[in-house]
Formats: sequence, structure tokens, C-alpha cells
Amino acid sequence: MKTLYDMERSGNCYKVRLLLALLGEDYEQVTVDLTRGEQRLESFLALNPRGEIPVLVEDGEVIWDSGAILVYLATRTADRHWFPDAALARARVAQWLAVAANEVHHGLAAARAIRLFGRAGDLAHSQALGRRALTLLDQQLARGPWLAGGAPSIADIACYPYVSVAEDGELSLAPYRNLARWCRDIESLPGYAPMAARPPSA
Ligand SMILES: N[C@@H](CCC(=O)N[C@@H](CS)C(=O)NCC(=O)O)C(=O)O
Repeated sequence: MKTLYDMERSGNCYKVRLLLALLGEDYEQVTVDLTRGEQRLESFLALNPRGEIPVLVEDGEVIWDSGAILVYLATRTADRHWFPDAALARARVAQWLAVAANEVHHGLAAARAIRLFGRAGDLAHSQALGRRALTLLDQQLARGPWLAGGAPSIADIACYPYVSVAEDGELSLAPYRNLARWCRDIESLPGYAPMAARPPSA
């Protein structure tokens, strides 16, 4: 059995919950309440020295970082389109994992955290970076249905959560037609679960 340390409102955790839902995999969920500082408890730092969620534990192995967890889950599933085996296809996926960890995280996620959760930060700067993320993604999605190749992959799963809640950071999706279509396509995938959905075993 897998255990996911997460929190419902976290888009980084939702990346993992979404892939698990799409793969139809069961898991247990342990809430780490960031509002109470539980990510800084010694017991949690023993799992992830960065003091961040999500963390996945399976068979005594601990994996932290949403991108790393997506790679782990997608590498061992039979549906190879989530993280294809060919070198070039993998590199294409990795490019968008990098965008998820940089422009999306420091732009869209940061603007949301400042607006919604009162985190300290420069809202205008985060929003500018967020618009850069939305433009990059929209341009790529004008070229094809998915971010990396002709099928959904963990590139899409890594970028989708904070795009889907971009308006929390006062960033409108209205100018980005390809992104709107892509969100609808992700939301139509069999097994899709919205951000607040609980795991099957919870
Ligand atoms: N690069 C990390 C970022 C994870 C991250 O920033 N998680 C947030 C929740 S969305 C967190 O745990 N923050 C801890 C804190 O605010 O102290 C990943 O992708 O997993």
C-alpha cells in the first residue's frame, strides 16, 4: 500500500492525487497541516528534509517532490504514454516538468498562495511570471493536443493543477483558448478527479 502525505488545498499534492486517480491506484492519505506548521515537525523532516508536501511512501521507500513522484508512478505503469520510454519523448516530458517546477510554481502557485493564503511575496511579480507560464503553455498547446506528444503524459499532469486554479491568483484564463480546450480534455480523461476529491480508500 502507498501512503501520500498531502493537504487538500495543495496543487503540488493534487498532481499526485490526479495521476493516482487516472491510474486507478488506491492509496492512504495522511494530512500534513501546513497551517499548523506540521511540515516542520522532526517526524516529518525525517521523511522530507525540505519540509514540503507531497511525499509518497511505498514499501518503506520514501519519495519526495511532486515531479519525482510522478516519474516514479508513471515509470512503472503499463500505460507507457504517461512517461514514454524513448529518449527524445522523455526529454520532451522533462522540459514541461521543468516549466511546472519553475514558471508555474513561482508564478501561478505563488500568486495563488499570496492571494488565497496570505503568504508574503510580490504579487505583481508572481502574476507576471504566471502570465509567462500561461503563454508558454498556450503556445505549445496550439501545436498539438497535449504538452509532450500525441497522448497525455505527466507533463500535462504536472502543469494542469495550478493552471486550473489560476484565477485564485487573479490571473484570467480567458485570453488562452488552447489552455481552456486542454483543461477540458484533461477533465474528460477516464478516472479524472477534481482537486478536492478524496482517495478511494479514504
Ligand atoms: N518542488 C516541490 C514543491 C512542493 C511545495 O512547495 N509544497 C508546498 C505545498 S504546495 C509545501 O509543502 N510548502 C511548505 C511550506 O510552505 O512550508 C514539489 O514539487 O513537490
